[in-house]
Amino acid sequence: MSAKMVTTLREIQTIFDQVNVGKKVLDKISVWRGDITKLEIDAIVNAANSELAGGGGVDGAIHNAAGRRELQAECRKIGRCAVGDTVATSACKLTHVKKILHTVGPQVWDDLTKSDRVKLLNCYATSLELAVENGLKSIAFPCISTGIYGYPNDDAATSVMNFLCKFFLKSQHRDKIDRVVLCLFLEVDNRCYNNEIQRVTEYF
Ligand code: AR6
Repeated sequence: MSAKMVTTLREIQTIFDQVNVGKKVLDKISVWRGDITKLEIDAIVNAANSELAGGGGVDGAIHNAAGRRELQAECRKIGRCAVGDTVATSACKLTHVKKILHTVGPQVWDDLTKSDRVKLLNCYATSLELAVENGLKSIAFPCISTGIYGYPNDDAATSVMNFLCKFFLKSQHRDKIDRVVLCLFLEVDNRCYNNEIQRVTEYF
């Protein structure tokens, strides 16, 4: 047998560790198709605007379900939210949710840049940080920025999946989050994220 054919016990252990850690990561990430306001979960993330003024898309759906007047009153007290940042309100009439986390994604009108991607991932990072700070263990994200704000669906799915794997592998807070649900509304995102789940499963 040539030297190249030999696999050391250390290499076997590394592969074994990677598979086990990988399985644990994938156990914490779910995709779910439907209306985010219908999920019973600790926190739902809203794809808001910087003025926290309410709007269309998932923002509109969340404001309608939570109670427009009540939620807007809380948002007005907070004021503004910068792109990539996240603020928390109560869930108002959504009694099956503990908090609504409002984040603001980047608007992509021209070619996608690295800075757009950083801003998008900051939305996920700051939402998870805020969830940890508030003791919220399960959190559902819509496909931030990929609707009215024009972020390409496939790039968002790949970037978000890579980010979440890294979070559950390396973040000091990884044990404080039990579950991340990626809430998919459109067929295009369903396709992109299922490809991503397959890619990550094959990697591990
Ligand atoms: N549940 C889950 N996902 C939904 C729902 C729902 N009920 N409704 C729509 N989506 P968008 P953005 C999906 O446009 O691109 C607002 O006016 C939608 O199909 O809601 O970040 C804000 O005020 C898409 O996949 O958010 C801002 O001005 C994803 O949610 C602006 O839109 C995000 O699409 C933010 O734009």
